[in-house]
Amino acid sequence: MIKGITLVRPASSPVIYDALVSFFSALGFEEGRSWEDDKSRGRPFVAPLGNLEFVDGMQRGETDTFIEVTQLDSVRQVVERWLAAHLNKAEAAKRISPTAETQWRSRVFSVEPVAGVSYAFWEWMEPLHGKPMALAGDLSAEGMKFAIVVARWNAVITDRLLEGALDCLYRSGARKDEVHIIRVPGAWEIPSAARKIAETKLVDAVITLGVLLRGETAHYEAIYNEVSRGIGQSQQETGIPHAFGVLTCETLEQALDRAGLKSGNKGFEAASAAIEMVSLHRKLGAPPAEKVEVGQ
Ligand code: DLZ
Repeated sequence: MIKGITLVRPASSPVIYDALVSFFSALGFEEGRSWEDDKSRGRPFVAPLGNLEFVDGMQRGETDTFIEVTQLDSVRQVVERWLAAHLNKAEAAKRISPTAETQWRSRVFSVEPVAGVSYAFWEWMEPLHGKPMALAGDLSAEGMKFAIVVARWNAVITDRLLEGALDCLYRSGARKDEVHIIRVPGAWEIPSAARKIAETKLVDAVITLGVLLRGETAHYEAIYNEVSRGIGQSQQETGIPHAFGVLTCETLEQALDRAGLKSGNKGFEAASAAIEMVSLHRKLGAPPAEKVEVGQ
């Protein structure tokens, strides 16, 4: 059974290796397992889909690496920022081509992060190839402001949820100074803090993180109902998306599993939902958060 294809790209020097690793890391590729031995080292970058394609009729010198993306303009911004940080202005401008339409109903631009090594980034102009288009939020957090309201109760778990949420936000392009963490004693206090911050309209979304353990919480159902109702109500009445990352578990072990040990990290998932909802609100025409900094 064929499982995958690895296209090995030898770097012609350690400096070029480091530049390419930095470039692909900046683009948000999932990093595979790096390796190193006495003579060489490698850093895989993994994409959800890949194929080996033979083409007849390509021009010599054309790039042989085509990276399909879903938000070409956002990718271009990331690429331009990376070039600006690593090259002078004139050189950076020379290394990136204009975005152009192709005859195969796509848009493409190419870039040389290091001289002579070029990559093409492209997206379908009709991603669904004629099927009805659904409106959906994107997963880029650039230019978005977030508040994370996190309960200290069961901190061993909520700290992991917080780590997961931050990991998602930063990897999706959020700036550290635009993510504000608000700690509250327990899940009970989450709705009130979430509402207070949402009412200021200084953030684009609120991410709520907590853990309620059935076995150890008297009146568990009542508390849970009130917490979820309060978060939902705050979302509806303020118009600011609230991601629900309050775990309800039977045991501590189950909660640990959901906080990154076995079945994903619900903090990461909540942050991802928040990003998507902010993007969707923007597409639907909701007013952006005011451009005022939230106090630390
Ligand atoms: C009191 C309490 C209990 C028993 N269990 C939990 C829990 O499992 N998870 C949680 O986040 N908080 C718990 N709390 C604390 C309440 O949420 C609240 O902070 C206190 O009752 C003070 O208002």
